[in-house]
Amino acid sequence: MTVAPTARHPARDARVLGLPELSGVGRTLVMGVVNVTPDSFSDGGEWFEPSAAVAHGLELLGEGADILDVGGESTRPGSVRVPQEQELARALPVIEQLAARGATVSVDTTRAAVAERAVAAGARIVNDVSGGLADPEMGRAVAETGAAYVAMHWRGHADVMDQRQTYDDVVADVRDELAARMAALHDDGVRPEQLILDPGLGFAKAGVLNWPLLAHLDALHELGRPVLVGASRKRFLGHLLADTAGHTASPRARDDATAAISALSAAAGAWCVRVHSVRASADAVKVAAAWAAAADQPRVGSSGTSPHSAPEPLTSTVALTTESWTAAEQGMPTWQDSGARNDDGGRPR
Ligand code: PMM
Repeated sequence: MTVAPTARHPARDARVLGLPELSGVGRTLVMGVVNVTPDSFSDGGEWFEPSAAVAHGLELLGEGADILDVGGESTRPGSVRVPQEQELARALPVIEQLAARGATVSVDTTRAAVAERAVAAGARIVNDVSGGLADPEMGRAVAETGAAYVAMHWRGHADVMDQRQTYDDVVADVRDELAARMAALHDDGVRPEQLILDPGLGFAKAGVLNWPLLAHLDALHELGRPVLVGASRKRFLGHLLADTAGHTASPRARDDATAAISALSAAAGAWCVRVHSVRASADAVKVAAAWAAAADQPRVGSSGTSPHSAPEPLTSTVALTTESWTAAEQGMPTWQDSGARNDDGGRPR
């Protein structure tokens, strides 16, 4: 059974153009990250093979991801840009194969041409960390494709963003800058129903600036569109979890904290959480939905109820199951088999 959309979270349950099956499902969605970038490796220099990326995407679907976010360019602080052709060569084959297997795919790109090619290859969401600022053609491209569009708060590419962290009030400033992006995108022909907003955690935001944004997601909800939260493994979590000697937690050691943020974001009405490790966040958003559903119901006792009955499970919004889509069954190498360890290399956000 799908939990009915509630008045509790109107922005979460708002219709998103092009994503009817992911609109109003009554819980927060989970987007699994599929970075097809060589600097995602701890040892560096090893290219991320498309087959390994596809296998990883299928694994994430099996763990409960509703959306797979495929990116061919790292946005890690300090990283340098890759040429467009290279970004296309990395991302397109992976998008094609995952979309062909029924996954809802988003493309993580700031380039209009990549967005267009990705949508033609089967992507249904354009996830632009620059909110249209990096490429003046992005608004037009998104308007023409009709794809859903994640507009993230952004102040500059990875090489400069750490120098652009001055805010009067980070919550109000991010909200106002996103509102300005919404207006500009509207002028380019993007329809409001295409939009999903994102506070851009870690992008031009040092550690402490991220917490008020999380604590005040309601300020972004004032803009009337669904909100995506991308906290997974970011630097501010490494600082939060630092040991007594002040050593920050490694990216992978931030996964439990990421799942905690998924639960809290879901309770605050986020539309989606973007995570590297899916299973715990998929559980977390279900817990939040069951919790909220119980809060909305009259209080009940045990008469007429099985002592073990739980709230009705939410229907997976993706017609894929662990059983049908494990990488092993597809005869593909798994993420672990490839020896790949994502997100441990370079400078983690
Ligand atoms: N963060 C990263 C990449 N893409 N997209 C959205 N919408 N929101 C984010 O916060 C976001 C993103 C950086 O994380 P990664 O390099 O670990 O993928």
